[in-house]
Amino acid sequence: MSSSVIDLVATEARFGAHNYEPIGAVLSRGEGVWVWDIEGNRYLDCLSAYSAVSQGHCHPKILAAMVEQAQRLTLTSRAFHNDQLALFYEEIAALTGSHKVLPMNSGAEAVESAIKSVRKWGYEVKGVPDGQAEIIVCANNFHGRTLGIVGFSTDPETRTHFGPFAPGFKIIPFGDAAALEDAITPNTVAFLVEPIQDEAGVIIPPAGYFTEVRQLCTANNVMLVLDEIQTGLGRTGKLLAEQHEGIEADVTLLGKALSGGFYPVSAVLSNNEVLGTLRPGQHGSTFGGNPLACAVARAAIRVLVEEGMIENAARQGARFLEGLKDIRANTIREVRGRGLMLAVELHPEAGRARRYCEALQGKGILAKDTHEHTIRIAPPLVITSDQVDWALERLATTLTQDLS
Ligand code: IF1
Repeated sequence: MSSSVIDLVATEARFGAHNYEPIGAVLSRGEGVWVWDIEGNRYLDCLSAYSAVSQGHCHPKILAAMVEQAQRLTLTSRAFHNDQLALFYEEIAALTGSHKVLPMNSGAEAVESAIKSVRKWGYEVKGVPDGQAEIIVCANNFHGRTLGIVGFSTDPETRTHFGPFAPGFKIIPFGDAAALEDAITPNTVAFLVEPIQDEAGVIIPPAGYFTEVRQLCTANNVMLVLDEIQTGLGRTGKLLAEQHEGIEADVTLLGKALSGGFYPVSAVLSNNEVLGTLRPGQHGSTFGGNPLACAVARAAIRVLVEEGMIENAARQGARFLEGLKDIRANTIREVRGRGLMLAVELHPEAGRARRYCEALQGKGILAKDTHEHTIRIAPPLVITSDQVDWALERLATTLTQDLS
């Protein structure tokens, strides 16, 4: 490594909290599916900043929208109207078929805002006794890192020594509709779940699961809250992952690619009066719904749709999944995926997935491991067939090595 890489990494280690263990490259430039490190090495980005850069790095049209707005007006607070918020509401509601929108910043803020909103709906509309609202979540969930959210995480790494935690959450197995039915009580206000559990290793539920979930939530007046912060906006080959199941959530959470990686933008979308329960002064955020965020998000969803990225994700995702399944390697236990949300799970005896990610970096691919033995693969949705094939060649040579 060059001295400037060593210096930068050492300075990060010296001043920064060590809450991450990044893989080697020090990146300095990105364009489309490619990123370059400060030594000029080029990599195909197979993480897309955890699906926040779905539109490709530094998309020129999103950049132009950001620069134009940033030169005019960036932040007013919601104490005053601005000329971008209503347009963002209209466009995201039309795209997703939603009636109400609550604009926030990070994904975790959208999740927390949804929890507050469904509890308030439970008390003021459903008639749940005050303070007794229950929300059902799944084991191996990932919904963010705030105290409220890690309180219902089942991952010791995410929650140990951060307590005490808020009550009111029940945990059931993912993919088990009978467990959901058993967990519902008259005080249940919502079922909060990811359509596909990405951090858990791209866990796809059994066919028909969400059809049963939808029926159970409807029958018991329980709000179905789908966390589409990773799976949404084309990642799985459809605008929203719920569309694979032919269902519609009551509340949908978006983030990450909602800004194409330019700015923290998230949103809570509701198809019913859940968001209607919020009155002035009962919820808010300094940056939520600011004109710069709205201008960026409007451009991000526009290019996603107009440049056919969602359809491309379906096409290239199928190609990628088939190519991964064709790799004959004793290291591979299972290959999973939907659209461009893919994962290669290794046999435990193959060694840690991080070793293979480090080897992939040496071949020009940046990928991230999750839970020891799984390599997640999530390139920007603009990837071409040639680039998929280029990546598959390198994945095949790497995965047929024994790095245990
Ligand atoms: C990290 C992974 C982790 C999310 C879903 C809400 C949020 C996320 C489904 C919160 C965020 C990020 C957080 C980041 C790494 C990444 C992640 F799942 F994508 F792989 F951690 F598990 N719902 N996921 O995936 O959104 O507040 O971050 O904007 O914390 O290391 P956020």
